[in-house]
Amino acid sequence: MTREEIKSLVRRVVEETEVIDIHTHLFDPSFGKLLLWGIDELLTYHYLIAEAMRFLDMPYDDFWGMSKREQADLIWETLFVKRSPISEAARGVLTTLNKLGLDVSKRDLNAYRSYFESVKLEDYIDRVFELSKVKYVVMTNNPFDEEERRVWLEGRREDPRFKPALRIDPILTDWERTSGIMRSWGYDVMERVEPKTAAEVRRFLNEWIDRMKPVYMAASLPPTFRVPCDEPASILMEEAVLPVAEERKLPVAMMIGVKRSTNPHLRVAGDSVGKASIDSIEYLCRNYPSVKFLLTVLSRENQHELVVAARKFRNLHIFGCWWFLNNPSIVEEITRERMEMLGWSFTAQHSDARVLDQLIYKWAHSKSIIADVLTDKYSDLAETGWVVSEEEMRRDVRMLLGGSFEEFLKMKL
Ligand code: FIX
Ligand code: ZN
Repeated sequence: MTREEIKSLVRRVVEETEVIDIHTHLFDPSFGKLLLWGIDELLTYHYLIAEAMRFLDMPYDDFWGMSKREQADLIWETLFVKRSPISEAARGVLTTLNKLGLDVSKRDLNAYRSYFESVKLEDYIDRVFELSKVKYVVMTNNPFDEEERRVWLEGRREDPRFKPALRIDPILTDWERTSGIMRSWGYDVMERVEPKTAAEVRRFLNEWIDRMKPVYMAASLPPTFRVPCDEPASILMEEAVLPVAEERKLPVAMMIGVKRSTNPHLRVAGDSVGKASIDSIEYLCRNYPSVKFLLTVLSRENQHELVVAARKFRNLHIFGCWWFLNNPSIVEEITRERMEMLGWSFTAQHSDARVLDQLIYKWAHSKSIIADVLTDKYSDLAETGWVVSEEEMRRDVRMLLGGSFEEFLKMKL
């Protein structure tokens, strides 16, 4: 095959391959208002709030005092009308509208609103999964969120396209406050983590694992996260989370490198990035060889080191280009780096979608970069005389888009 032939075959194969989206903030319809969708949600995505704020001279509180629709109007005006929507997140809104069949050239926000008002949610969910070719998404399920907790306690109607993940950030990153909440729920825990407290946290985790049947336990952690040390996060990780993970055979997903509330006025848009300790990840993989770790780090500077760590530990599976890394230039670099050192044993991307419709653009954009990288790699193989069949290409691409993740889950350690 010529390079051009390889390119068009790879594009077609990547586009047609079904995706498993292993980390999102989406909810199935039984969670009611927690499932976000539609144009006003797309426009008020926190990535776009941060970008619009750079051009606005209004006090932060005035922005937060506006209704969602007013905020969406303002962001539309600021990022799409007064300037060209060049950023990745702004372009994403347009890709989404375009793939839904709306005329982006009209720039008619009210027409887009009318479209979303006319669709039925159940039909729309089907449409989004169809357009994005996503087989299922993994949600982020926080038992400390009051609204969500209520749904779990009352019993949720299962939808196989939305799989649960038990999110445990409050335990690891804010033990002072969380211990108080758990005490009020009847767990005998103390602020200082001693054996009884660790046992109670294990009891809590086990109960929620029974209730949610999650795919994994997960936490986003700050760049300062270290194990082993005498901080509650480290002690609770080793004395509560990992023993439960081992016993229940449940992977632990860690997303490391988020500096929460660097600018508190920006609220949900105010988080930043810092470099993580890969030594701590290696410590965990080495000392807990029967626990499976799913890992992504937020800092670009950490990426190479993390890939090397994954070469050393088969209980470590790395995934996704998270948040500030989810930009074409960086996705390309990271995907090449991983492929060159890990072959197919990683998950190229997750969407982190907060709004259902974002599945459409996040996967379209990521798939286009993945196809470019693969075109180069298969062309390099072709130069040696190695011929890859279409069937083999489909097998390979499936690995990158969720197959490798499922194999990792099944692997006996
Ligand atoms: O912690 C996380 O799961 C992050 O992905 C979010 O907190 C973050 O706000 C986000 O949406 C990034 O894409
Ligand atoms: Zn996330």
